[in-house]
Amino acid sequence: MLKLYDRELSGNAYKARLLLALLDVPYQRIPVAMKEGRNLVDSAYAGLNPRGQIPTLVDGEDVLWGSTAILCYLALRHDPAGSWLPRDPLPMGRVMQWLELAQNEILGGLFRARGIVKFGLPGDLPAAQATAVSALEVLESRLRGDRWLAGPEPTIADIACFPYVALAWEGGVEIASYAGVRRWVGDVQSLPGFVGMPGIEGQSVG
Ligand SMILES: N[C@@H](CCC(=O)N[C@@H](CS)C(=O)NCC(=O)O)C(=O)O
Repeated sequence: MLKLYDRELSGNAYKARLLLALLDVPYQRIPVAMKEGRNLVDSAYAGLNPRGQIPTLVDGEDVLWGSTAILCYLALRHDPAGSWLPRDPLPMGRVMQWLELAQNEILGGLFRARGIVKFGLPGDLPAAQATAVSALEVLESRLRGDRWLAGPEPTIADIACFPYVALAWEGGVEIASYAGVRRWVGDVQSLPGFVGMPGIEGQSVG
């Protein structure tokens, strides 16, 4: 069975949990404890993930770290229809550009602001919140006219961008003025099989 090293409050690990739930793939959760903002990493875990971060996915002998890699792997492995990660060049490229936003402005802005406000991590809150707003504006430019980020159907682009947008309030960032983003958050929460996490409504994975 797949093993996911994660933590309940991690939005990056939640991306993996959410896609696993939507694909109805069974897996085992292995919680990684945190102390003073960093994971408690022993040599066994460092051997799995040289960055010492979560999430990490173990599939038999194979190990993958980082939410982007895990989302791509799960979609290719467990969604033969290819709707969560289209195989054609242009639709796939359109997914990838939103994965880039997720790892740049969303992590540098929404993720960082939440880390400072909710977990007391060091950082420049106004700078993080300004980056968060720039991420929301890019998302709104797409979502005010289109239902999903990368095409006519939901893809891993939506999963990668969703958690830290839905948790924006925990970093002191408002999404109220972004009508397209607010509608999209609700649409993701309405997907069959959706699960939430603390701070995001929906049944949490226990
Ligand atoms: N780019 C990575 C970021 C992973 C990340 O920042 N993980 C956080 C939890 S959400 C973490 O492990 N923080 C504790 C640490 O770095 O020790 C991803 O998307 O998976």
